[in-house]
Amino acid sequence: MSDITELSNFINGEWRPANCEHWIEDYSPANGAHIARIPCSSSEDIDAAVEAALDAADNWANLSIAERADWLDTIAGALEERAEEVAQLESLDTGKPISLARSVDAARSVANFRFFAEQGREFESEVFEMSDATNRVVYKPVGVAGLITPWNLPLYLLSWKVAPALLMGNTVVAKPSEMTPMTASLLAEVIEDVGLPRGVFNLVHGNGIDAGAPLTSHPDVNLISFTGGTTTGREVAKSASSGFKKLSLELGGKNATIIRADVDIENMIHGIVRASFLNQGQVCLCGSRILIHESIYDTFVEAFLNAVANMVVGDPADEGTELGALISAAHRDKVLSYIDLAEEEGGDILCGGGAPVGIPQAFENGYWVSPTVIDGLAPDSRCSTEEIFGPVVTLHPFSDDEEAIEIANMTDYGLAGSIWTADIEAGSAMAEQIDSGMIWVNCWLHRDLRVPFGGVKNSGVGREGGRWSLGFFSEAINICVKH
Ligand code: TXE
Repeated sequence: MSDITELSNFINGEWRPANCEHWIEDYSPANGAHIARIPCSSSEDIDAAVEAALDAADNWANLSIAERADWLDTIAGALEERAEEVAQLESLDTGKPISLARSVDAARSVANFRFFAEQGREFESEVFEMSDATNRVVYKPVGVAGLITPWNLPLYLLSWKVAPALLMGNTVVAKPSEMTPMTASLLAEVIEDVGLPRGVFNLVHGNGIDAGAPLTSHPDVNLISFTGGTTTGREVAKSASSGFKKLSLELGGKNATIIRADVDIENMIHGIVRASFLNQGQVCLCGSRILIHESIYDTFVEAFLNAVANMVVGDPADEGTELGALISAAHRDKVLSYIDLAEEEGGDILCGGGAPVGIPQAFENGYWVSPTVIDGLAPDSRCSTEEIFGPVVTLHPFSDDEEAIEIANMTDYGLAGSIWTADIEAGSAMAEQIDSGMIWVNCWLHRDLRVPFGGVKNSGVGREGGRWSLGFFSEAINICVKH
């Protein structure tokens, strides 16, 4: 028992036990070990956190944006000092490789605070002149921001919301995923250490029903930013809509990776494998459907399977590991059930399909699925159109650009996609035909934090990123003065 970390809520600058007697247990995905427990918080805890956030709101809103930007930089500096701890905790809690946790999760969490601090310093509101009047746009805080985040990129996504929310003068109640609570608590420690005013940032641990839902429906919460599954997003939208809260939903994806006939396979294959399997395929942007021009189908598939076979799957703590474990036993079972379904739907499993062969005994109780490549499925089959969110990709031939676009758009999702081609002009033209919020050409997840991020169709509502985040986390008020 002594190795199990017990986490508390952080409300009004204090670590508080929850108003409930239940705990939620947290397991290490790599070996199934019990590593932590969090309070199963209730609506009373959410009420307390919202009250603290409301009490802190006026003083925080009265600071200038430059002063709040300084706070973000202070948080970034303190978080950076604990970057290795962030990486270790994130790898332990999610099962992801330590190299990924260092280079992506820990680094980006710090970068998010720095980036929004910079955005705050550069921020200029608009002035619109008329012949007889001047319009001046003033950006006011929205109020209390409810931030709900998932388990795949825990601190990366939480900091992506906390930083702009605070910058624009809102106070925050954060509810991280109950499956990955560790680094959210670390962020609260950092925030306590740097002395951010009490109540400006509050953290409530717990599950979606008992803690998430009371946050989304709370009458004093004015804004909800949610990242998670599409089904949950629908519930969040319903709950938030009756109070006319500002709402941003970043939901699932079923993204196409389009390989045109002129692609330079040798040079691009590494990027295409990365797009397929980063974070065990548990990134909403991953390319889980690979559409390949029929003239290079066999050559590409051979190169792809060779590259996948060379991926190092195993101990997440090992520096050389490229693929770790899935988040939970339930999620692994969901992914495996899709592989079974693929066989029922007539697919051929070209590699993978179950736990990796030869996984060391220490990891036998973990939640593992080896990288899986499936051929022969119809592009409109369930496995080819529903989000699996694991290390599973399906392969589909196409005969021309029109057919590739038609297949790419054959899902209810519309988050991202990538096109791989030597013809930049054709690739860029094709990108405009795909119903998705983000398309990369000859790269994937090449992020500029200034650009809009978000999806169309069932992949979400709204945009965050750069000035889109600043707009979402504020209320634009126009003041028109007659000359
Ligand atoms: O996410 P949930 P789950 C997809 C992926 C995955 C599926 C389900 O396909 O298999 O979603 O994953 C909180 N009111 N993505 O079940 O439930 C919950 O506590 C308010 C894509 O793990 O959406 C957690 O903090 N909050 C995705 C957060 O919502 C509620 C990343 C996300 O959990 C709630 C993760 C409720 N009623 C999964 N119910 C992406 N877009 O990257 C749950 N929550």
